Amino acid sequence: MTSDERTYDRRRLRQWLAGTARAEGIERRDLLRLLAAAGVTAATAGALARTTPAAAAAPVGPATAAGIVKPLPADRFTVHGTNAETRWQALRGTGYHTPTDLFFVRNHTVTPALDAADWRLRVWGDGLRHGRTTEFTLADLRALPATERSAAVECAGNGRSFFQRQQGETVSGTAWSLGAIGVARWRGVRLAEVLRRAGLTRHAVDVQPRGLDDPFVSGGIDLGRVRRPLPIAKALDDVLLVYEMNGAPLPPDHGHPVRLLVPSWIGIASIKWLGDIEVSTTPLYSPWNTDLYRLFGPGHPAEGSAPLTRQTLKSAFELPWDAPLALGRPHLLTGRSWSGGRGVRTVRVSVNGGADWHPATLHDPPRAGGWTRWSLRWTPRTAGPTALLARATDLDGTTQPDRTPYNSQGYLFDAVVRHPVTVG
Ligand SMILES: Nc1nc2c(c(=O)[nH]1)N[C@H]1C(S)=C(S)[C@@H](COP(=O)(O)O)O[C@H]1N2
Ligand SMILES: [Mo]
Repeated sequence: MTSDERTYDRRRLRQWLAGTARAEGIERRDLLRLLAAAGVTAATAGALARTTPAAAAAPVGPATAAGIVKPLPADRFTVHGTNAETRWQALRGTGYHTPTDLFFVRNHTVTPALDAADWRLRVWGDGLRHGRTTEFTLADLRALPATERSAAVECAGNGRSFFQRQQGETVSGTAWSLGAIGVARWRGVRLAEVLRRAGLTRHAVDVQPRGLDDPFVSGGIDLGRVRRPLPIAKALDDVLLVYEMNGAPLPPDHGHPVRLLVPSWIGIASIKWLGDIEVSTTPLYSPWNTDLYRLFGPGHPAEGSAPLTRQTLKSAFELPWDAPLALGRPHLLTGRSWSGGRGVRTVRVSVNGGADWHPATLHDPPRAGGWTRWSLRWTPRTAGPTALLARATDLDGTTQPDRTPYNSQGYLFDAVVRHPVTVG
């Protein structure tokens, strides 16, 4: 996180407390309570359970998840409540982009059934000329200049289960392994273009996209529809309103007919089933940038860190957990590493629990907002259990650490994961 974002967030918080920023749809008293509770109760996982929409992990999920439309075969997905993560072994040999039918799904509630023919995007707010409201149909958006790009969508909690498994720390939230990421080819229109046509003024500071899925109720509190403000600088930079994924219309589970794509940022920024975007001259708040998606815990202020933006650095092997590997046979270990920074520069792999390290062969150049595939040949000479580890370094010079500092909601895990296999 840059110091600019931190400064901006402090200003936003001060303005909000002074009553000059708005948290639309939330009672001021509720938000204060949420902010206070998040800071004060950060140490007790039980009290934080209210921020945990989905059930804990089951090692093998059923073939369906409540509210997800696409099939979720158990050899390709692990289901966690209303969410489903991709099994890494299913990605082996699939190419750079995650096939749409393998792409993870993270739903706060259920995938809504929306008809593209009567869908409208409403752009509104006092940051627009004369405070006017503009509506766009899907045909309107398709008529604007199109942009295509590859980008990852990755949940801020991807890797969360390793806080428990590797560090013995209890955190709240969906117990993802490493499969809450996918990289797709997205096509759509720049948000900057749409905001310009809606009459953006230079007084706008925040834009807040909001989904059309059901309001999210957590711990008995109705938090309203899923929404999270973006600073105008990011909104005008590389954000897209996308209507195609991997060359086909956006499917229901991934935001049909139109979602936001916020490259390099945590998944929650990429609001699905977009219904409206508020453009505001005062800073905006929602539960998704106040008590959720900040770091809480020792070393963080009571109101949490600044809202999370960029993703961290991670690596994964395209192998099942506890994979059996034949002794004395050559194996091609494959995997991927990715970063919210400028792309992955090197990956080193250990096949003996971290004692020795070997450079992996990289199959993609560093790609900001995407991942790099890699491989390493290995002929195991010793029978028994061992751990495979992969450690990436990105172009910013960041290297995956051995341990991720604790935060109570288990966001941004970036430590090297120990992947158990058995040679026999
Ligand atoms: N409207 C809406 N947008 C949403 C969500 C949601 O539940 N509702 N989940 C967010 C989260 S937390 C993530 S990680 C991504 C997941 O995108 P995917 O389901 O297409 O993989 O969508 C984000 N956008
Ligand atoms: Mo997420």
